[in-house]
Order: sequence, then C-alpha cells, then structure tokens
Amino acid sequence: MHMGLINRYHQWLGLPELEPVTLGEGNTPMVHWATWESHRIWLKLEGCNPTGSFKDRGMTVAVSQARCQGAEAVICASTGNTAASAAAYAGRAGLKAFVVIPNNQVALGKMIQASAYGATILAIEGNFDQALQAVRDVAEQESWIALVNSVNPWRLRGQETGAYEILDGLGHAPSALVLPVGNAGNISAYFHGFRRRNEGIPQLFGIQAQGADPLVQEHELDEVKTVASAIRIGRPASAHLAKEAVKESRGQFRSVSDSQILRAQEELAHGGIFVEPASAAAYAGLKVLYQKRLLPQGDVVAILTGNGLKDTQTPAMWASVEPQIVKSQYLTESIGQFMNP
Ligand code: AN7
Repeated sequence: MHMGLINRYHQWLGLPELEPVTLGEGNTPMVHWATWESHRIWLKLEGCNPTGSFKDRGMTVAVSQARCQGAEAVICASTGNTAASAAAYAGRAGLKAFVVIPNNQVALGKMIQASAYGATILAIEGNFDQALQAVRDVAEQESWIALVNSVNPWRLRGQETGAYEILDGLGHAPSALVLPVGNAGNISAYFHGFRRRNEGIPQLFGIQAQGADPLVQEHELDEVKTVASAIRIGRPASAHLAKEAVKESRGQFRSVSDSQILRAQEELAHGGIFVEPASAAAYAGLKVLYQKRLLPQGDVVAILTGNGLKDTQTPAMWASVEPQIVKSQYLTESIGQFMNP
C-alpha cells in the first residue's frame, strides 16, 4: 500500500484540506553506495518516482491544489521532467496539460512521456528561460490555467518531503547534501524542509554544469550549453532562495564539465544505478568535493534526481548499443572469450 506524500506527511506539510491527486510518489530508496574514509555516501534514487524524477513530489501538491481551486488546465515551461510530471498528474486529476519546451532541447524519452500522458506539447524557438517567461505571462492572464513550475510555492512545499525522508531514514540530519541545480527550486525546497523539521541542516552543495552555471559565475547567462539538458538553464527562477540556502548552510555552488558528468554517469551505471546526465552531475560534484577535501565527515547524501531511461541518447556516447554477434552453437566459447579477453 502506498498512500502518497500528501497523506504521509500531512502533519509537516500543513496543507489546506484537499483531495490528493497522487500516483504513489516519494518513499524512494536511499542506497548506501560507499564509505570514503570518514564519509558514508548515500544515494537517493529519485528516478524511482512514478514518472521517473523528483518533480512528482512537488507535482502531487501543485496539481491537487490547482484542482481544488477549480483550475481547468495546468501549464509549465520545462527542460523535460516537469513536463512529464505535470502531464501525468494532470491526467490523473482530469485536467488538461500544456507544456512549453525549448525546441530541440529536450530528451526524447521525456517528450514521449508527456505526450503519452496526454499533454499538449508546445515548442518555442528560444531557451528554457524564455519559455518560463512566456508561461508566467499566460498564467497571469488566464485564471483557469494553473502554473505548475517551481515558482508555484506548492511545488516547493511538496519537494520538502525529500528532506523529511532523509531525516526519517537516517534518524538524523546528514552532514552534507549534494544536488544538481537548474532552476534552483529543489535545493531551496530541501533547505526549507530541513529547517521546518528542526533536526539540523546539512551543508548544501549545489552542482551546476559548466556552460550553464549562473550560480557559480554569480550572474545570469543568456547562452547555455551542456550535455545535461535538464539543467540547461541560465536564469534560475529561485536563485535568491538557493543562494540563501547555500550561504546559511555554509555550503557552496560548484560546476562540473560535460566529460566529468559522462564519466560519473558511467561509474554509477556500472555500479547498477542508471541516472540521467543532470543527476550524474551531482555525483561528479560529490567526487570533486571529496577529492578537494571539502566534504564534512559523516553521512553525505547525493540526490540523484532522474532516471537514466529518460535520455538514452546521451549515454550512447560511452555505452555501446551494438551487441556482440555470436553463433548460438558457439555461445559457451564466445562467453569464454569475454571472460578472458
Ligand atoms: C533530472 O523539468 O527544470 O534546480 O523543467 O530535471 O529544482 O530546477 C528540471 C530540472 C535536476 C534541477 N535534475 O532542479 C524541468 C527542470 C533533473 C532535472 C534538475 C532538473 P531545479
């Protein structure tokens, strides 16, 4: 039985009375990955959520709230995961979904997902930041359309539940939390979640991709470029909240290169954990922080935000999709050659 996050955490979320729109989100595995000297490394697998990303935590609350307020449709701008999540929860709620994406900038798996759930996909010539501005304008004009990007405060409230689960799983706050940062909503939500519970706050490390790292550069970017399409964002809407979270927790923002991201993705996958490139950025950042001796000792949690199956084209840069052709009657000999090459 899976009750969904709104019922499970109603005591902490403190939401107004509403009928939950849920797909059984949350309660994701936190895997003990390794122990590096005095650091116990935990990976929270947010790709195990119903639509394959952490966005579902916020979407259950935002869509429940939108339906309760009488909205007929939801709208979002997206690099892909918000689109898939909004589409799924709108479908569950019986609402229409409009998702606005930067043309040719979203991984195919996420497009298919959003379309399969029944959303209308609208593509603009421009980047995510322009798409977000456009949907904000629409939602302001049309009261029957609810905006479900993370600028919607209900989204961030729902995403606080990630922090609750870490506290409930470990029994205490970790010493550090490492997560990928794009529009900067999730890092802010975790910070508020830890603050609300008042059981300690981890040092927050926000990892961006080089080429799309406005929080590291400390200024907004018009041009953004990275292999991690989910976090190809130059003007993070929640930048002010994220800066406060990092400052108050004595953490920092860092960026990692595309090659570091791809190597991290491969290392995780060879250990059985297949994540999308944006999530691999968090692991790449974690390794850099360890090597530079910036991690506090104790429990360190990395949030792996999205499932690897969302974007199968990017890992084809390092994983071969060509099978080894063998003759069935010589299978034993062929296997032998792979065991002892
Ligand atoms: C896998 O779907 O912005 O810093 O439109 O898909 O809270 O934005 C996705 C962001 C990290 C960054 N990892 O989170 C979108 C979108 C994955 C993501 C992020 C995203 P925020």
